[in-house]
Amino acid sequence: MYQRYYAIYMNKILVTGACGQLGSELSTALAHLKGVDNVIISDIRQSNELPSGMQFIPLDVLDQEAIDKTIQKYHIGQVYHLAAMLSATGEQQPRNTWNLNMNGLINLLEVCQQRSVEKVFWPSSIAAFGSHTQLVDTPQFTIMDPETVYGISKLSGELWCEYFHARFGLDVRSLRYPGLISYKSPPGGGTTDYAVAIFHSALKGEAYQCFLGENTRLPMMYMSDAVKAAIELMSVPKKDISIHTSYNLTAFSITPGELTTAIQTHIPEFNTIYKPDFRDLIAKTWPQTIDDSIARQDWGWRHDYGLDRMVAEMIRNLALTPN
Ligand code: AKB
Repeated sequence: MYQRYYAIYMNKILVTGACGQLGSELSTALAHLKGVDNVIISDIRQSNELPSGMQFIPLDVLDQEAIDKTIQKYHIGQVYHLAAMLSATGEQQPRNTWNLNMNGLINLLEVCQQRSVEKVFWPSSIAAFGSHTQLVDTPQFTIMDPETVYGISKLSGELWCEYFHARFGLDVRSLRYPGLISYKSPPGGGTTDYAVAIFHSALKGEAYQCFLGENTRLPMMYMSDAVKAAIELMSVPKKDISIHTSYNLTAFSITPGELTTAIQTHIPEFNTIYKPDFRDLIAKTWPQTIDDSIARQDWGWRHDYGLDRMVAEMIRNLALTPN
């Protein structure tokens, strides 16, 4: 009985890292779904391209007291914890990346458990796998030996999520995202960022200098599918969730060469020049294709966008976006 009133009272959603690539679009989608007044967006600092109409609060996830105050003040019942540093930036600042990705997550899990937050969403990544993983059709359960600090933080984070679920019954849900492709907000510091940057060059009429090799294959997903997956996972009845680390998730897998060819069907004069750097070495330790059948069975995951549909959408939307 009291629990029911508590759930009605603690009904707002907090998004951390809301100014990032995933955060900005997920926040907008949540606001459409739950009402703009029910979504509190936060980040370490405010960006110019904030989703409009939502309440923004500056929040450093390394400050546990600030998280606690926020959760109590705004009656937060669900958290989407997205604040993190990505793989390529992580290799430039390993210690900061570990600190933010790991301590930020643990701070948040502890407060959510202590304040009886109903549900938490936290994104893991294909970076949690490593070079001894089966890299083609990567299964849900396999060897995981990540080589980047970002990947190590994702694998460790998955285990912390599972631990909080097993030990305290905290309802934490997670997806191992592939590279995310979007036109609204740029990604920041990832190995898969080429798949967004390439479109910006193509639309400017420039050749793209790619930091991955022509044949380096990685799993990818269009942003609207990534947002859909998070929201669907969070709405599934608890009993249907069988994976408490993080679900494998995918849409399509591509190489820079294949993406170039797909863009050339719209912009024939477009060209890519290959100058692989350290990010190509990172990419080669990540899965090429993923088996996400457990997500498909457990909660009916289906992606809407394949390569051709994604390319057409990216070009159409970027052409309409002022520089
Ligand atoms: C990155 O490239 O670091 C991210 C990821 C795959 O998690 N996009």
